[in-house]
Amino acid sequence: MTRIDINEKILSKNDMAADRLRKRFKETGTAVINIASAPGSGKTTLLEKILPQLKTRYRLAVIEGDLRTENDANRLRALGVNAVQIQTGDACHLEAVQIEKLLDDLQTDNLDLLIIENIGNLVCPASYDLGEDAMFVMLSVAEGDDKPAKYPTIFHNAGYFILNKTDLAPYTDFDIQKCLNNALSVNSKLKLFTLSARTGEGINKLIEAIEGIIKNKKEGGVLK
Ligand SMILES: Nc1nc2c(ncn2[C@@H]2O[C@H](COP(=O)(O)OP(=O)(O)O)[C@@H](O)[C@H]2O)c(=O)[nH]1
Ligand SMILES: [Mg+2]
Repeated sequence: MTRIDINEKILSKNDMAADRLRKRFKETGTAVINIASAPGSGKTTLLEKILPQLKTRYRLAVIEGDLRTENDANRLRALGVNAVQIQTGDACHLEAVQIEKLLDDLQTDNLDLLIIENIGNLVCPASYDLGEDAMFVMLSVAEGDDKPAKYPTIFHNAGYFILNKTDLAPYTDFDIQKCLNNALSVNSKLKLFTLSARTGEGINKLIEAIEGIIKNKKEGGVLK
């Protein structure tokens, strides 16, 4: 058996679990967002900024993925957000079966929104469907404006591109327009958000988009 055969088998097992998740989330009208970025781009900081507002209007929970520690789940719990941590040991992505195991604890059947913060990297999360309605890929302006061209798979698979830490742009040589163009040349359908999770600049547009995803799910529409 070749190595590619093995990888295909692993992926199809994940795809089957992702299909079960999608069916269940469709029945319950739960919108699911999967967020991926390199470590430190600001995924948890963004959640800390937007969830206090969203949780006043929607029933929501977060699944946090990291190799080790409960740090990110604890950061969100400190804000009164229902959050659970998955520690993968050394695995570089979350898998659909790991999400399935948490559905009852999180009572996802009663949720409007489930957010999954994936393991920090731009490679593995691209290949593991978690039954999400929307995949968000994030970069920060400290990471280089050529990353969409270097990591095209995740930009191709995502529906939303968040460029974070715009407050730091004056101190870097990052060319925001070049980066956005790079991303669009990989995936012309990407919805673009430039924001600062630190200052809050630009976050309202993202909150509106998330509310649109929730509304769409309630109405039975298909995103991605
Ligand atoms: N200046 C600035 N720092 C940020 C911003 N967003 C996150 N950070 C910082 O970046 C670091 C990593 O953030 P974190 O949310 O833990 O990243 P994650 O690994 O993607 O979840 C922390 O020190 C944050 O305070 C931002 O918009 N501007
Ligand atoms: Mg984090």
